Amino acid sequence: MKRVFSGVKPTGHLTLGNYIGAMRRWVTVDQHQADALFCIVDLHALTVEHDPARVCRLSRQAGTLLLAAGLDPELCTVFVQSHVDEHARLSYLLECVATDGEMRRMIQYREKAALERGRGGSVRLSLLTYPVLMAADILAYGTDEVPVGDDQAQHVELTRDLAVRFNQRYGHAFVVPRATHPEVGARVMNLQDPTSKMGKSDDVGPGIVYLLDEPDVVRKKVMRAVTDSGQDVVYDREARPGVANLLEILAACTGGNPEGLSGVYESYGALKKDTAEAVIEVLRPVQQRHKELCTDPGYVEGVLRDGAERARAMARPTVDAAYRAIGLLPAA
Ligand code: AQP
Repeated sequence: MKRVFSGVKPTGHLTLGNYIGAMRRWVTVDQHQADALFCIVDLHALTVEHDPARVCRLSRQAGTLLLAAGLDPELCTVFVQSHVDEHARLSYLLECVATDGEMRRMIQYREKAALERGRGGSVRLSLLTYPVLMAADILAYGTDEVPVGDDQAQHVELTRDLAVRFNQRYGHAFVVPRATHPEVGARVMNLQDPTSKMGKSDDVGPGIVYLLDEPDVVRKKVMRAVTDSGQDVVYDREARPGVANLLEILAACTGGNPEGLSGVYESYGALKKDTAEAVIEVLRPVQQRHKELCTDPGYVEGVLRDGAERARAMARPTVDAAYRAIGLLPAA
C-alpha cells in the first residue's frame, strides 16, 4: 500500500483553502486508499513571529478540526510534529545536503521574508530552513505521495531533490515522493484580493473564509467578494480572477467544473449567492462534528498521543538508517 503524508500548520484558524485544497482529499480519498499520516506541523508555526499560547491553542484546534472534517484514527495516523523527535533529527541531516542558494530561491521564503521585513521585523533563520524540515517530515516516513495545494509544489520538488541527492551520495535511504494536487481548488484565492492565495495567517480577514465561520459570516464575506467591473460571468483566471475564484470555489463545493458553471449565471449576485450557500453546506457537517468533539477534549488528546506513538515507530528506522548512512557513529 502506498504511503501518504501531509500536514497543516497551526499559524491561524483553518480556512476554506486548507479544506478544499488539501483536507477534503485526505478525508475522501487518501485515508481510504493509502497508509496515510496527517500531521499538525507545529514546528513550522515557529518560523515567523508567534504567540506561544496561540500556537498551542491552534494546534489543539487543528487536531479537532482534522477529526471533525472526517479523518478517522482507525484508518490513518493523526499526530503533532513536535511529539515525534525524528522530524528535527532528520532535518539536520538534510541541512547537510541542502544548499543556501536552494533555500533562498523558495518562493514562499521570499514572500514571507519580505512580509516580515515590511512589518519591521527580522527574518528567523528557521524560515529559511523551513523547506528542509518539511522534507524531513515527508522523507522520514518513506512517503510516496504528498497531497497538497499548489502553493506547496515547490517545496515537494525540493524534497525530491534532497532525497535523490542523499541517496546518490550516501546510498539508498529515502523513497522519492511526488506531490498530488486536487483538480479543482488547488489554489483558493483571497476574496478581497483574488490575485493572492487565501492564507490563514494573512491580515485581510474579510477575504478569508474560516472553517468555523458562522453561515451569516460566510454569506457576508462571499457577497462582498471583489469581482471586477464587467457584467457577464466568464471563467478567465487572468482577466477575471475574482469571478474565476468564485466559480472554482462553487465547483469545488458542488462537484461541477468552473467553465461549465460560468454558463449558468447571468449576474455576479446570483453566482455569489449560490457560492455562499454551497460553502455553508460544505462547512455545516464539519462545524457540527467540531462542536461535538469540543465536548470531549480527552478523546482528541488520546488520538494525537496514539498517533505520535505510531508515527515514531514508523519514522525511527528510516532516520536511524540515514544517520548510519551519512557516517555517524551509532550509539552503543
Ligand atoms: N488557498 C489555498 N488553496 C488551496 N490549498 C491551500 N492550502 C493552504 N492554503 C490553500 C493547502 O492546505 C494545506 C495546509 O496548509 P499549511 O497549513 O501547510 O499552510 P500553507 O500552505 O502555508 O497555507 P496557509 O493556510 O496560507 O498558511 P500560512 O498563511 O501560515 O502560510 C497545504 O496542503 C496547502 O497547500
